[in-house]
Amino acid sequence: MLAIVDPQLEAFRNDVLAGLSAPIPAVPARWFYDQRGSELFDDITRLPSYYPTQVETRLLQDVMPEIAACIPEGAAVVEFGAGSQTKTPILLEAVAPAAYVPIDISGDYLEQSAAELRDQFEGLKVLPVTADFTRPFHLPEGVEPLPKLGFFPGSTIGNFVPRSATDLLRHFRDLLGTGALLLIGMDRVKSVKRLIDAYDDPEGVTAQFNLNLLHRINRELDGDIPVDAFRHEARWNDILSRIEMHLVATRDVRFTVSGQPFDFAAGSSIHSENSHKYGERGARLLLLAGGWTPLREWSDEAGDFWIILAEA
Ligand code: AVJ
Repeated sequence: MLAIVDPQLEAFRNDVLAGLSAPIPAVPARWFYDQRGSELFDDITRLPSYYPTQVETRLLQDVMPEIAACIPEGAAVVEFGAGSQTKTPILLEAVAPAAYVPIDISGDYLEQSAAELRDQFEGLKVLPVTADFTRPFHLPEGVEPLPKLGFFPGSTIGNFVPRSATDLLRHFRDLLGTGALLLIGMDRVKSVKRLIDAYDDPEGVTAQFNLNLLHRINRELDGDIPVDAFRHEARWNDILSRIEMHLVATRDVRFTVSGQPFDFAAGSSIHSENSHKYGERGARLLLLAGGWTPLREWSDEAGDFWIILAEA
């Protein structure tokens, strides 16, 4: 019998089995986003204490005329991620690009949001690409000769440790080419209290989001993790300038995933996410190291979030 191999599922399995066996157990943050995880993240963006989505959306709206003035006519907007229902239309409305190319690993979600945008923007060429944007892929035919604007909102870059973040930015540069522009959202350093409140909300939604990773492992990788033996924790790592999310064992636990046994002592943790926060110099240096020269920077009045336009 030939088993049907789902490459996504095998990648998830590899990451989980390797991650849980590592000296500092960790699972990459990208695996949060199954159906349930995506719904929970959507709920997070509406929490009063989770400022990034509200602040970035407002900021984009406010400075969009200035941004649009920097974008050449007839450009192709290439979004890394499927696009948000609110932020993407703000950009498309103002820039009126010749083509919009969203890139996302989840084909279903991508096609659905592409259909909505085609309805909303008559005549816009929407050319979705189902791909992992951290890996090499090709732009759709006809996009190559157009001036290009990369769009990477949401401070998703913050999920990557600096070494991977610079690799990713260089990969974007290779894909879009010399002279391309990149519009990127980056979350700024702020008081530890506000940061912790954003990642450990009183409503407990972020806790559910974090714990859903364990449910997903149980569901998809034939695991028997006692989820009630883990609790959500958000920590500020000052020297690395990032919020870390952990799943901390509240008692000694033993479980299996895909037949492989694991032991976690009470108090030990699974590191499930990094969310880096940037100072002024750090934001600029990261872009420069990734091959992008900052041209313009916009921030909200409170100084919570940045939108930076950079050039390859
Ligand atoms: C989608 C990666 C930007 O890091 O703030 C929200 C994910 N994690 N709450 C972030 C997240 C916990 C979010 N990003």
